[in-house]
Amino acid sequence: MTRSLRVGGAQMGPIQKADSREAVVARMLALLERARAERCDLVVYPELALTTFFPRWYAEDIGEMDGWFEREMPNAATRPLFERARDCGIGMCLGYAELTEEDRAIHRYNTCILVDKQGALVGKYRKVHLPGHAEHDPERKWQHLEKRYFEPGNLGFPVWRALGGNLGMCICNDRRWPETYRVMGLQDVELVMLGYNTPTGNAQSDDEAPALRMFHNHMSMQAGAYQNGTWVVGVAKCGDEDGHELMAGSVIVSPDGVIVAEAKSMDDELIVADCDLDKCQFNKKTIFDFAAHRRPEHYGLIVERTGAEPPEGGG
Ligand code: CDT
Repeated sequence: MTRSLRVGGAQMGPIQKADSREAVVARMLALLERARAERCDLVVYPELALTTFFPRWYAEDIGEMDGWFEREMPNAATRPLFERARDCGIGMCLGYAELTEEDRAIHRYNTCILVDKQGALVGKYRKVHLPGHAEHDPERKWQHLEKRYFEPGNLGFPVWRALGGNLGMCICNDRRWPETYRVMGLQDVELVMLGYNTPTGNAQSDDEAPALRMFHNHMSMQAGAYQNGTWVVGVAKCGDEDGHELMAGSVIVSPDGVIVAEAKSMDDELIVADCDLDKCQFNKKTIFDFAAHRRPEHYGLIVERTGAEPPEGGG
């Protein structure tokens, strides 16, 4: 018997600054109903699915941005989504900005959670690779202040045994880093879920065309899937948010690195694929049989060094 998960990637169109959580949750519920009609086992929503991509806005006082954060999950606004997903027997992965008090200090993270078909929390991931900058940068065409509003995640890249498979999560910029997938690959991950908010243009260069940026988006996920023998589900929040355009291009990628489902619009849209988790085995047991072929004695620099340093010597 094959182990197959029918997965829905719930791409979301733009969320404006003025949109309420309730209005956004109504859209997420509509996507959930499409997933129910498609008999999905699991729905993946984007990064920061409940709000506009607020790190594009600068605030001198970080606390002024706390209205974009959730203090508990589920909460009053999101409970209808959690209850409906549980009633439909559909698991969920969704991203949000998390504000938490730990060790008597306030912490803010870019977070996503995995909920099982019974509505129980399986696990939480906090974004590790925070892109952008911490101070206002007048050189950029627009700001990307994730380093100002979030701390780097402190939970690593766990993989959970849930919904009949080995499931992991990461968030947006994490998808560009091979380390992200490999740490999960070493835990035998079979499905990586991720959401993204990626500007269509580059704030620091006019030379990076939207098509090239879309190529980088897909290439990163396809390489991560192939090199680790895992499914990857990448889901965008996209379209024009208060004059700032985010790319679409949500995909479901097979363990061969092949895109098997792809969004066509820049709006709310469900993409669906049957993800046969046993399909991961061929790569994992042959070309990427880690136990047989990896040579960690030569990989020390990856954990010892952060930035690149050229070799010593002249010439
Ligand atoms: N949300 C997010 O991580 N976006 C980044 C764009 C960074 S541009 C400074 C991404 O990697 O898609």
